Amino acid sequence: MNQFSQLPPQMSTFAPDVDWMYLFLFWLSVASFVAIVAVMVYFVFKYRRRPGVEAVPTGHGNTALELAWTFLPLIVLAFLFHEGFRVYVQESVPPENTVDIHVTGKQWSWEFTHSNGITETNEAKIPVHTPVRLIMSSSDVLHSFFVPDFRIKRDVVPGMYTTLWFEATALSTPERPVRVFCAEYCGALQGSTNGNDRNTNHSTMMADLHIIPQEEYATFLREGGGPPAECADAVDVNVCWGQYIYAHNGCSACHEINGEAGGHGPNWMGVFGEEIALEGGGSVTADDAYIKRSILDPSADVVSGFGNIMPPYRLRDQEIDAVIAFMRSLNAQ
Ligand code: HEC
Ligand SMILES: [Cu+2]
Repeated sequence: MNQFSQLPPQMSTFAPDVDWMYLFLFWLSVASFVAIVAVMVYFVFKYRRRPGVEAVPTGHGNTALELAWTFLPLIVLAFLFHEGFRVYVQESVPPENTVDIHVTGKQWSWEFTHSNGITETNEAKIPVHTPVRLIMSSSDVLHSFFVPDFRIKRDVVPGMYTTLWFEATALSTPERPVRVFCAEYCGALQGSTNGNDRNTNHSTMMADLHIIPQEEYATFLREGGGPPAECADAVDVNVCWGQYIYAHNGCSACHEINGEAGGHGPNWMGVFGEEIALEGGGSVTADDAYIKRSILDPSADVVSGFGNIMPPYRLRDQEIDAVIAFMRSLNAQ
């Protein structure tokens, strides 16, 4: 039925209800359209002008007909309102024992912070068959958290919290994660110089939700996340992990790694260990502490010639070590 109706897969407990209402409205509209047009065509033909036939005014209305076309739509509308309100209330009121995940929207990425303090950017692990509550805020402008597969959407607003809850009904595959979109136009970076526009505007503000078994999520909460699976066989796991972060956390939108000019931020090749000139005079040696500070608090030291446009990233120490290892490996090339 989904393929026929062109709706996305049903991945949450809300999806069947929402789809049912949508399809009911859709087919009711199709049926009404066909019926009205059919009667219209029939009348046009039946009451066409013919020689020798005088036009006769119709009588004074038909009580039965008028009652029918007043009350039938009223009943349908009342029913639809009732159903819509029921699902709306369901979506608005989370159950008691939810797994809570904090979400921060920012130009142009999504950050998910789990109850163990671990933050994931542009992707998040979600336990299946578990009510999950998202506590959402924005660190800059209005965004909107939209998950078509779950049939949920809510604005993400700076300076306040909005919440959203859902229960995923099936595991996702790595090839087909559950996609999050931003449904509130939230700007774009002017004058991209490096032709690399990934994550530099509203339309690329997406995240992948990975729906995993409950036990796997419990293990993650207990033990934390290590390097991604694809780095298991890498020569240097940390370098591989750093490159993964570079590609997946949005760094690649502003930082080049090939030594060529261009980009909204400094090229990473040849940075580690160098003397970096700072905006407003002075300089600093690019050691581990400097890199860490540049990631957690980018406005502390702004590199000369660049604007203060990098948002702070809440990477864990292990992840920052991986980024540093990756930056060092670039120098050796
Ligand atoms: C929106 C663009 C943008 C994004 C996205 C971005 N950065 Fe930056 N980054 C900059 C700019 C601009 C600077 C230079 C100004 C400053 O120091 O704040 C910079 C500076 C840095 C520096 C210091 C580099 C030097 O040459 O001294 C590091 C390290 C860094 N970024 C790491 C990261 C990491 C890691 C990520 C991804 C998790 C990231 N950045 C994402 C724009 C960005
Ligand atoms: Cu947005």
